[in-house]
Order: sequence, then structure tokens, then C-alpha cells
Amino acid sequence: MHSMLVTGGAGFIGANFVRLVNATRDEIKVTVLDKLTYAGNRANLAGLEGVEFVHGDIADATLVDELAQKNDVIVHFAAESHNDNSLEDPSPFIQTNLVGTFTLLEAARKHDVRFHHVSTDEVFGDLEIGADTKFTEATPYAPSSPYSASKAGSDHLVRAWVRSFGLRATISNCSNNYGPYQHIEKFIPRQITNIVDGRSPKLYGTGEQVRDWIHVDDHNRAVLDILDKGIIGETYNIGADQPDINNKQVIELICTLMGLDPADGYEHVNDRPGHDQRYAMDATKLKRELGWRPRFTDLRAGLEQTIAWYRDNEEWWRPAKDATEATYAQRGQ
Ligand code: NAD
Ligand code: TDX
Repeated sequence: MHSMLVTGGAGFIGANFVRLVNATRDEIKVTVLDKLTYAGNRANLAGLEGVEFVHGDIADATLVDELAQKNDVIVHFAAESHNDNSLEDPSPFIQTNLVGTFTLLEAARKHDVRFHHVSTDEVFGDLEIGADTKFTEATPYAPSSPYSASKAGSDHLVRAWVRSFGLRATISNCSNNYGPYQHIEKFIPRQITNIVDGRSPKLYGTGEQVRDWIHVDDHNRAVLDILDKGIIGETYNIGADQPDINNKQVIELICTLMGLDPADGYEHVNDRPGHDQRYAMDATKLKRELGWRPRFTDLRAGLEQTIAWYRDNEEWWRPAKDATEATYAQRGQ
């Protein structure tokens, strides 16, 4: 790997990935392609030397073709990523996650570029709360929301391009990420910034839903391992193998860590329609075949670090806060 195109590199996970590559892999020249939607932010890449930034759309075939020609690997993070937004308006999800991925695949095929597709545990649907089950790479796809259906469709496109055209591609499906630079529309940073602001944290419904939280750096180290050692055509599940923790427990932990009494620290708001109940990833294949291990194995310690980052970087999230909360308020959330 010498020249790497990172799509969505100005978003949460993509920017953390570019920072990781920049800090650890001198031999790789990174170019970021990002449309700078509401979720993308140039500031996420501030202070990085030697990273080229291209402002553009992954569905722009001419631009993508030009960039594919100049790079030997594409790492594809760009997506519309928020379930709640996909319930309001699915259209950008279809355009970016499906048409955008298709456009990249065509360019990668034409120029024989190694391709890694970043996907989600949500393609598998959900699991029963309290059960001892996990998603494996063999679990059938059963997405619930327009977001997860669009990601599932993009995974299918990647597999078809491998089988039909011999594209050198891999896929990873990861569980819920947390860490620095995550947009404040998402669960954990929304609650942290609400508390900093003196607003009450907002729990959807009863909060019994379970997510399989992983620190963004553990996700990104796994992506690098797959690029280095992964087998072409294979899919790898990524998850930190944490004990089940539900949203109510997470919000109460955040309240406690930020000095609020969890007993009256938050409010219940409208539930998400079609809300997935439980996600849990089995990452045995990634561990056994590629030797990956998560480093953040204690959610409490990871949350403390994340809370400190949002407290220290108020100027980063402040401009988006009022508009984000106004959108939620319209939905009774
Ligand atoms: P994000 O919403 O924070 O960032 C997405 C980035 O993509 C933004 O910078 C945005 O400007 C860019 N983008 C959107 N549409 C684009 C387009 N048409 N052309 C070019 N750039 C475009 O998302 P994230 O949370 O960083 O997620 C990154 C990837 O990881 C997504 O593919 C998502 O499905 C996947 N994923 C996320 C999680 C999670 O917990 N956040 C978990 C598993 C997988
Ligand atoms: O204010 C909130 N209150 C609340 O209770 C928000 C924003 C969310 N929730 C709940 C809904 C979910 O059960 O918290 C849980 C997490 O919600 P999100 O942060 O919106 O994440 P989720 O829908 O689980 O999807 C995330 O993980 C998988 C990412 O956004 C996806 O991009 C990724 O594919």
C-alpha cells in the first residue's frame, strides 16, 4: 500500500482512520474524498501533514475514476450513517450508500484497485434481548431500517463485484463505535453534550435495547489488519466482545461519570420506529485469522476518555448543537 484513497475521511470513523494511518504508516500517502455533508467536517483532519483533501461526491463517476487511477487502495467509509435520518428521508441513503458505492466499485474494477468496504452489524437485523446469540459472518442478512437496508445492499454489490469481475475486495461489519469526533446526533455524544449544556439526556422508549460498543480506534486497527493480512473476497466481523449493556445503563453511566444523579438525570422520549433490539458481534474470525485484539476493553474507561474529549473540544461541536436538538425536538425526541 503506497497511495490510499479514503472516502468519508472527514467523518467520524474515517477521520480517526486517517489520523491512525498518518501516525503509524509513513509509507502511505493518503487522499481523502469527502462531500462534506452535515456530518463531514474539515476540522476533523486539522493538524495533519501530507494528507490531500478532495471535496467531492463518491457518486461523481468522472472524479472517482480520476482518483482511482492515482491510488492503489480505496478504503470506503463514506455513507449516510444515521438511522433516525433515514426514517425521515431515505433518499440520500439510497444515493450515497448504493449509487455511491456502485460508482466506486466500477472505478476500482476498471483500474484494478484493492478495495475495502466498511459496513455495519445492522445488516444482520437484530437479536433477542437476553439471548446468548451473536452475529457471525454467516448470519443471514435481515436489515430493518432504510439505513441498514442501504448498507446491506452495498455489501451485496461488493460481493458481486468480487465474484463476477474478480475485484480484489474485503468487507468488514462493525458494531456501534464511540470516541472523539463523533457527530453529536449519535447517542453517546448527544448525551455528553446535553449534560455539558445543562439539557437533559434523552433516552428512546424504555432504553432496554442493547448495543455492542467498540472504541473507534479498535475498529480502525482492525481495518488496517484486514488491509494488511485479510483474504480477498472475505468478510470480517468486528466487535469488542463486551458484556451486554443496554441504553438505559449507558445513559446512567454517563450521568454518573459527569456528576449527575442517574435517578433523575435524564428523560424518556419517543422511541425510534422499528427500533432494533439487540446487536452482538462474534469477532472470532478476525481474532483467530488476523490476530486482532481490542485495546479498549473497559467501556467505563473509554467513556471517561470520550467525555474528556467533548469537554475539551466544545468549539468543535458547539456550532451543530442547537440545530441538532431542534431536529430531534420536532420528532418528540
Ligand atoms: P459519519 O456520518 O460520521 O461520516 C460520514 C462521512 O461521509 C462524512 O464526512 C460525510 O461528509 C461523508 N459523505 C457522505 N456522503 C458522501 C458522498 N456522497 N460522497 C463523499 N462523502 C460523503 O459516519 P461514520 O459514523 O464515521 O461511519 C463511517 C462508515 O462506517 C459508514 O459507512 C458507516 O455505515 C460505517 N459504520 C459506522 C458505525 C458507527 O457506529 N458509527 C458502525 C459500523 C459501521
Ligand atoms: O438520543 C438518543 N437516545 C437514544 O436512546 C439517540 C440518538 C439514540 N438512542 C438509542 C437508539 C439506539 O438504540 O441509542 C442507541 C444508539 O443509537 P445511535 O447512536 O443512533 O446508533 P445506532 O442506531 O445503533 O447505529 C450506529 O451503529 C451502527 C451508527 O449510527 C450506525 O452508523 C452504525 O452502522
